[in-house]
Amino acid sequence: MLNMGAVLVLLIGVTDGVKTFCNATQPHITTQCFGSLGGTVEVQLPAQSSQDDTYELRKNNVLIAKTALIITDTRYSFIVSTGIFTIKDVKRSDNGTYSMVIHNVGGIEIANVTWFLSIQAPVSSPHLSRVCLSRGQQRVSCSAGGDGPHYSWSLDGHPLNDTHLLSGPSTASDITLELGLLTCSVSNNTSNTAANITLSVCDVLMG
Ligand SMILES: *[C@@H]1O[C@H](CO)[C@@H](O)[C@H](O)[C@H]1NC(C)=O
Ligand SMILES: *[C@@H]1O[C@H](CO)[C@@H](O)[C@H](O)[C@H]1NC(C)=O
Ligand SMILES: *[C@@H]1O[C@H](CO)[C@@H](O)[C@H](O)[C@H]1NC(C)=O
Ligand SMILES: *[C@@H]1O[C@H](CO)[C@@H](O)[C@H](O)[C@H]1NC(C)=O
Ligand SMILES: *[C@@H]1O[C@H](CO)[C@@H](O)[C@H](O)[C@H]1NC(C)=O
Ligand SMILES: *[C@@H]1O[C@H](CO)[C@@H](O)[C@H](O)[C@H]1NC(C)=O
Ligand SMILES: CC(=O)N[C@H]1CO[C@H](CO)[C@@H](O)[C@@H]1O
Repeated sequence: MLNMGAVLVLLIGVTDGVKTFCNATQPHITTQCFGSLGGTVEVQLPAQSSQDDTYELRKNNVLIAKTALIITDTRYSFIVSTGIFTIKDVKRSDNGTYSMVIHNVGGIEIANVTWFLSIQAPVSSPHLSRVCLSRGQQRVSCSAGGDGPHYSWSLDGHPLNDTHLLSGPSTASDITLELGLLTCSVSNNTSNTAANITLSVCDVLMG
């Protein structure tokens, strides 16, 4: 069973990229986590209950950390006291199935959690363009880079639904309509962005 973890987009920095957070503390399920290419992902794991607990962190069944000792990659960090596992400078190859098993001093397993990390390139600032059609109608196109962009529109601050549109649907990356301040919003599972265009009277000859 794959369960959606809480994905929070915390900030977009110039150097750090997008930071995402995932809560993978629930046992018996595989939590779905998202990382943003070039960004940072923080995964909440069960926190320490005793100084003597031992932790084994695996990626695709390969041991990557034992308690606070990181074995394979300097981009990883794990803080035992808070249970926060961090991957910096996220790469596409960071995708995969991770697991964390905790044993107490008696060798008894006290926690065992699993999460799947998917990586998405963040959406880039959208480019809006328009083409004038006949009868004052205009076709507006919105395009943004990034993985799996999801488009939505609003006109004069109100979400556009299909009833406003001369061609649609309102989730398409290009739509046909008349006047107003049009906003195109683009999102995927790690980021979101938007751009505006003011639709003034459009004449086929003006373009
Ligand atoms: C993670 O989820 C658990 C259980 O669903 C909850 O108790 C805990 O407060 C959450 N932690 C964070 C940091 O969101
Ligand atoms: C990770 O992503 C690559 C494509 O970027 C894909 O080929 C590979 O199967 C994925 N690995 C896992 C474990 O999902
Ligand atoms: C963790 O739990 C999974 C099933 O949820 C099991 O397949 C796996 O063997 C367990 N890992 C360890 C080290 O006990
Ligand atoms: C579309 O928006 C109009 C006005 O904003 C509203 O009256 C109508 O119910 C909406 N239609 C749908 C399908 O949401
Ligand atoms: C993004 O999340 C949705 C669920 O919110 C999921 O259906 C979709 O497959 C995810 N996209 C990618 C590229 O993982
Ligand atoms: C678009 O216009 C609205 C209303 O004027 C404004 O609140 C918003 O910040 C603008 N967004 C962008 C990306 O320029
Ligand atoms: C948070 C968010 O807006 N996620 C969207 C990312 O893009 C996919 C489509 O590729 C949408 O399904 C998600 O809702």
